[in-house]
Amino acid sequence: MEIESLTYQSVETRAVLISLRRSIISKVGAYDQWPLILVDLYTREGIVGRSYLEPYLVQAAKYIVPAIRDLAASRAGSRIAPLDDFQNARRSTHLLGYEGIAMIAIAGLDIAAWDALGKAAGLPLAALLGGTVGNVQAYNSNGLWLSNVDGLAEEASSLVAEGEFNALKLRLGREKLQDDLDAIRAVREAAGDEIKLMVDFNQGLSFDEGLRRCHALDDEGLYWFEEPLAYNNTSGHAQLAREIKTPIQLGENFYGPRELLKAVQAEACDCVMLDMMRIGGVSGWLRSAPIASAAGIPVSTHLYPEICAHLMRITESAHWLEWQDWAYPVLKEPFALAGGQLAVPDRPGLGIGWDESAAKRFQYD
Ligand code: SMN
Ligand code: MG
Repeated sequence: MEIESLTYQSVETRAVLISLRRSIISKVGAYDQWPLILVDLYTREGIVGRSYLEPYLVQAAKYIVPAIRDLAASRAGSRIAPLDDFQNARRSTHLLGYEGIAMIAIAGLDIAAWDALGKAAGLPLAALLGGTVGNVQAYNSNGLWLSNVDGLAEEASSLVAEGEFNALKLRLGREKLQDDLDAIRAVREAAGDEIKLMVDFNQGLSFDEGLRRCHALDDEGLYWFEEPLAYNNTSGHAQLAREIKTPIQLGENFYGPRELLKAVQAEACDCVMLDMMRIGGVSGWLRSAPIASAAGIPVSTHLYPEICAHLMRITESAHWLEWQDWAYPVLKEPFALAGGQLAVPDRPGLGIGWDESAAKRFQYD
């Protein structure tokens, strides 16, 4: 069944709360449960496009969901053309601001619209965009939070075993430098010296501390230093990028292509990682990733592994997929993971569907 064009009809959203197997303890918050907003976009032609958002805060659904509904209502009856829709939505939100909830709502609908187009064409999103399905190299980001150092070794071993990973992400920025060093050592001892260790400070350091801590850890062979400083401290990150050998990683807080361009122009980082909800969904990715690639900057992903995996297959300077299984409890068919690689399935669209009974059980709004 191939359909030439699709028409927006309506949208259904459900906020669900997932219990995490390992609690998140980070400088941006501590969470035992992880909220998702499931988006079902109904088209007049009968195809349903799906996406999900990860709003971090349970109560954020209260603000994001009405924005998604308003946007969908304003498009009812019009043809689905995600790149045009992205441009028009950006124009319609410039008085409210391009960032925050406006962009998040745009992204939620955009991803579902692309999923619907893939289904209409009978093609996986990666193929619809001119690429192929296949594997994407990933690091395991399910754990190694700012928890007690004593438990990190065992956790690191189990994280490696979850998908034969050769790369893990560790959160740093403990009170004392020695605690960070102990954490690194514990993980290396358990996971082996060959393990690639990405480390994330989650914006936890002041500029002075960041400078000191990054210099002190610069010879530890770490794979990247992620967000040592507040995400919008562009000049501070640029100074770190100049002084520090370890690559500086930024991007999960870039809202849209221009924020990425500004960071690239300021030479604020050596590599970037794009967040589906903040960069503006699939259309936002298509407008942003080429800026980094043309500048020779490697592109990684933030959250949303099932969606990002398709985009990594068509990204010129694709680097690392961040793997988390946090959406798995509501997914009908989880993606296959082996040899540290996530497999993009040969199914139309994104290849995601909901486990309806789980979605019902976890729904809170
Ligand atoms: C992160 C993600 C989700 C919650 C807290 C922290 C982190 C990451 O910044 O990069 O995974
Ligand atoms: Mg991060």
